[in-house]
Amino acid sequence: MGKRGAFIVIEGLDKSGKSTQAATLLRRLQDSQVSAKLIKFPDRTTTIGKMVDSYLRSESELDDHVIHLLFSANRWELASSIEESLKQGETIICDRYAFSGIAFSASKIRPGSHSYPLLDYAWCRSPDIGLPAPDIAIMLDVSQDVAQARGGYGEERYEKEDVQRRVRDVFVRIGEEFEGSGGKWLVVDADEKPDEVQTVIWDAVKDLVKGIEGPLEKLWDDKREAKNVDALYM
Ligand code: Z5A
Ligand code: MG
Repeated sequence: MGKRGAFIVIEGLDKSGKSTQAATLLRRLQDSQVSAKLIKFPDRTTTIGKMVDSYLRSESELDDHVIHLLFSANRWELASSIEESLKQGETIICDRYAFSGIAFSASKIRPGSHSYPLLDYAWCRSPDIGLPAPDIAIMLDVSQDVAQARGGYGEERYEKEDVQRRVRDVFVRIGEEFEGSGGKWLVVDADEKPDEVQTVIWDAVKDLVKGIEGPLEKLWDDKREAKNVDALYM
């Protein structure tokens, strides 16, 4: 069997340059004759994605649990096609993924409180368990003042300073856990010029995009837990 494609996730705070870097990486891969495609979450084109889009533009209101599950459902809509493309040897660059899902929802706080979480962290993680796991997650870390000076900041619901600060804290926790479970999590200083950021990203992915021999892992799939459950049924 041939090698499978690499699954590369680009994550980060708002206006950290994710879409810019993802598009540049795609061009570079295509120029190097690597079969690759770019996907993005939320995918605002699907039926679920349209509900998410309307919420983000503050054109509709949804319960916080509901919008969290819709973001996750939006990823599950594409999960099997992601697996299929990777199997066919195509590399996928993914602009935001489940890590954004947890970071934005788990950073919400109860009305009237300064820090008490509205949604439990483990609850936020659970609907994404079992999605295709990335071979690398690249976290673009931008400082507040730099992000605010960039085009388009503040147009959508979560683009506020206090929200972004809490989101960053949750991203740090997610990264530590992802690394702890054997995942690759690379934090990149996204205050730098686009070319400099791209150089760091390229260095991190250039071997992966030659193709991967190993199986595609599942996100937060606890194999020890699975073994214990199997043992119960033996
Ligand atoms: N969300 C969620 O809650 N749950 C989920 O499960 C998911 C998402 C998946 C919309 O996401 C919101 O959904 C988001 C998280 C939440 N919250 N908010 N707010 P989105 O991905 O659709 O958001 P976006 O509109 O694409 O914005 P963005 O992703 O935050 O921006 P970006 O992609 O990181 O940045 P960019 O578009 O590449 O660049 C922004 C500007 O900066 C642009 O003018 C660039 O030319 C400029 N730029 C980029 N890089 C640089 C550098 N290095 N130097 C100078 N200027 C630069
Ligand atoms: Mg973007």
